[in-house]
Amino acid sequence: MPESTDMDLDSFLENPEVQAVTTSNTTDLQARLGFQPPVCDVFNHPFSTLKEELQYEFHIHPAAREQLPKIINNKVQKITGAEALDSRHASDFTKPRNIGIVFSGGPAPGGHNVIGGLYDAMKKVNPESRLFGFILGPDGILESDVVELSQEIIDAHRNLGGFSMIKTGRTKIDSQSKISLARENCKRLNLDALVVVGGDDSNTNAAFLAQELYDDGIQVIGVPKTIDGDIQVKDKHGETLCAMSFGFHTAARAFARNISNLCTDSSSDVKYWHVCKVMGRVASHLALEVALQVHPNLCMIGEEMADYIDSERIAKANASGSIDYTAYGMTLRHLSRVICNAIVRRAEVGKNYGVIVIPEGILEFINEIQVFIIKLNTIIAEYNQTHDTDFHTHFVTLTEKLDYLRRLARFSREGHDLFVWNTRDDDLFNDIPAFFQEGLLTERDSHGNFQFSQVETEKVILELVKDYLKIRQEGGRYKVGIKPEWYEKTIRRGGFDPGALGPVLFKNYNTGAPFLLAKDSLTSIKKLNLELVREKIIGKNDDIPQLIQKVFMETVPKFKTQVHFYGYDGRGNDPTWFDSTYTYNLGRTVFALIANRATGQMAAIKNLGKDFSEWEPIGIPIGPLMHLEERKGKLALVLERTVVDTESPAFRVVKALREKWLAAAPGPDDYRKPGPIRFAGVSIESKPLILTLNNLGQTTTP
Ligand code: FBP
Repeated sequence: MPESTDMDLDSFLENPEVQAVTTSNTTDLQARLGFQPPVCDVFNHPFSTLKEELQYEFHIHPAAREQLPKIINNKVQKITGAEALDSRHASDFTKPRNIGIVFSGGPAPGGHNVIGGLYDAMKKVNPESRLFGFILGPDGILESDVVELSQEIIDAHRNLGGFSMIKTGRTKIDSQSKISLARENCKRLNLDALVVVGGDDSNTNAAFLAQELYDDGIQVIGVPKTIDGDIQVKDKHGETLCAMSFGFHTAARAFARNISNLCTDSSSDVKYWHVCKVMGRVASHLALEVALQVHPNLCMIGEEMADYIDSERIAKANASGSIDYTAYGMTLRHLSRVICNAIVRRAEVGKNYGVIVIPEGILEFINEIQVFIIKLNTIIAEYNQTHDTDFHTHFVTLTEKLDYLRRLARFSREGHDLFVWNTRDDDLFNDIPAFFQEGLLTERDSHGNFQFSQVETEKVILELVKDYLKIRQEGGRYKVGIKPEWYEKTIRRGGFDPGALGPVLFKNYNTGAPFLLAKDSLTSIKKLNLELVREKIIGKNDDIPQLIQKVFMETVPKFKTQVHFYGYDGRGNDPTWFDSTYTYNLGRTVFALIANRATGQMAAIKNLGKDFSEWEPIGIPIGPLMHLEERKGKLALVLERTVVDTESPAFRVVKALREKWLAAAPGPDDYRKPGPIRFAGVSIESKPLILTLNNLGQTTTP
C-alpha cells in the first residue's frame, strides 16, 4: 500500500467516489429538494374564491377599532376552489402581479415553502407575475434591499429549514416615517401585495401596514410563523381557526430527538441530571410538546406555575386575619423545591439521575421576576426615549447600571417622583446573583421585549436547587436508596452479618422495602463512625471497615448536572412532513387571498389537528386579534399571543402522566423515543402530539 504522503491529493479529490463522499449536494438533500408537498383539494382547481364565514366572531378591542378602521371589519374567509369565474373576476384573478415577501423575527422551518407555494400558485395563474424577496427582514423593505426570486433560487430551498434564502431580521416598522419609507419602496417596486411572514409583533406590523397602505391599493397578508407555537387563533366561541404557527412541529421534534438521546445516556451512566432549557420566549408550548414526545422525568410548564395557589399560606394568612399576596403564583424558591422533591424522590429508589425540561420563558411566570422584568423594561424604554444615548451604551458595566437604579430608588424615597423603582425593589434586586442581575438588565429586542434566550435561566434555578438539596442533605433528607441484595452481598464479603448491621445503617431495614434508606442521622463519615462505635460494631480507635464505608458512600448523593439549551438548532432544522406541507399550503393560501383582493388577513389552515384531507385554507382578520400589551414600557396594540391552556386536553394528559414519567418508584423509566425527523410517511409523530390530543379531546368529549 502506498504511503499516504505519496498520494496525489488533487487527483484524489477529483476521484468521483471521493467527490460522492465530500459533496454537499447529498442524496438526502436532493430527495428533500425534490419532495412535492400535497395540496389541499381547493388548490386543485384553476381558480379560487373567498367565502365570508360570518359564524366566526371576535371580541374586538376598542383600540383596534380606532387604530385599524379600514381592516377591522374583515371577516374570516374560506377559500373555495372554482372551475371558472365570471370574466371580470377572472381577469382580475389572473392579472400579472408584483408581490413582495419578507421574513420577520426568528427563523422557523418551513418558511422557504411558504415562498415556494406562493411562487408556484402565482406563476401557474400568470407566468408574468413576479415575486420579490426583501433581504434581512423588514430592514430590506426600509432600505429597498430586494431580490427577484427566480425558479432556480426557490428550487434550491424547497423543504429546507431556516430562512437562508432571503434571511430575516427583527426591525419593526413602527413609526410614521418608517411606514412612509415602506410605502415609497413598495410603490417603487410597483407592488400589488406585501406578504409578512412572522410572529406576533410581525403580524402586528402586517396589520398596521395593511391599514396604512389600504388607499394605495397595496394588499398586506400575514403568515403565522414562530417555533414558539404561540400564534394560535380561536374565535370568541372557542372555535379553533389556527391551531399552531408553522415551524413549531419541526423545532419540537428536533429538541425531542436530542433530549430523548439524553434520556438514554442518562439512564446508562446513571450519574447526571440533564437540565434542558427549550426555546419559547413566553409560552411553554414547546416544552409541553417535548414532554409528550419524550416523557422526561420532570417538565415545568410556566403557565401552570402562574396558576399555582399556595393553600397553606392562604390558610395561615386567613387565620391571622391578613392577606398573603405571595400565595398566588409560584415563587423562585417554591419552584426550586418542586424540582428538589423530584430529585430526592428518585434518589430514594436508587435513581440519582434524570432529565428535566424547562421552558426558556419560565421566569416570566414567576411573580417576583415578572415584576422586575416589567419595571426594568419601563426604565430602559423611558431612558431611551428621554436621552440622546441609549441605556446600554450609556451604562456599560453592571456596577453603572446598579448605580443608576440606586439613584432612581433614592429619588423615589425622597419623594421627587412617583417612580417605578423604589427602595424595596432595589433591595430585592441586590439580593439576586450578579450574573442574573446582568441577565435581567440585558438589552431589549427592537420591540422592547425581554430577551429570555440571553439569560441563563437554568443556572438561576440550578443554583437554588443546589442550595436546597444541600440543606436537605445536611438534614439527612436526601439519600440514595440501595438494593437490599446488593447491601447484603457487599457486607458479607467484608465478613459482617448484614442482619446485625442493617438496623444500624438503615431506617427501613427488614420492612420489605425494595430500597434501603440510610438513617437521617448518618449525614457524614464522622457520624457513621460515632454510630458504629456506639453500637459496638467497631472500637473507639478503629477505622471504619472498607466495605461498610463503601455501602455508606453509595447512599450519599452527588448532584451532578449537565445543562443544555435547545433553540437555534431547531429553528435551522429541515421541516417535518407536517411543516413542509403546512407551509406549502400556506403559500398557496396567501396567493388565493391576494388574487381575491384580501388585505389585513392572515393566511391559515383550519383543522390542522385532523387528517390532511380535512385541512381547510382560510384567511383570518388580523385586526380583531389585537389587544393592548406593554411594549417599551407603554401599552401598545399588538397581536395577542396564546399561552398554554391549562384546561386543554394536551396539558391535562401531561399532568396526569407526570408521576409515571417521574418514575420515582422501582422499575424502569418511561422514556419515549420519537425517532428521526422525516418528511414522508405517516405515523403518530406526523403532527404535533398537542394537536392530536386536543383534537381527540374535542371529538371524544360528550
Ligand atoms: P419569533 O417569535 O420571532 O419566532 O422568535 C422566537 C424565538 O426563537 C424564541 O423562541 C427565542 O427566545 C428568540 O426567538 C430568540 O431570538 P434571537 O434569534 O434574537 O436570539
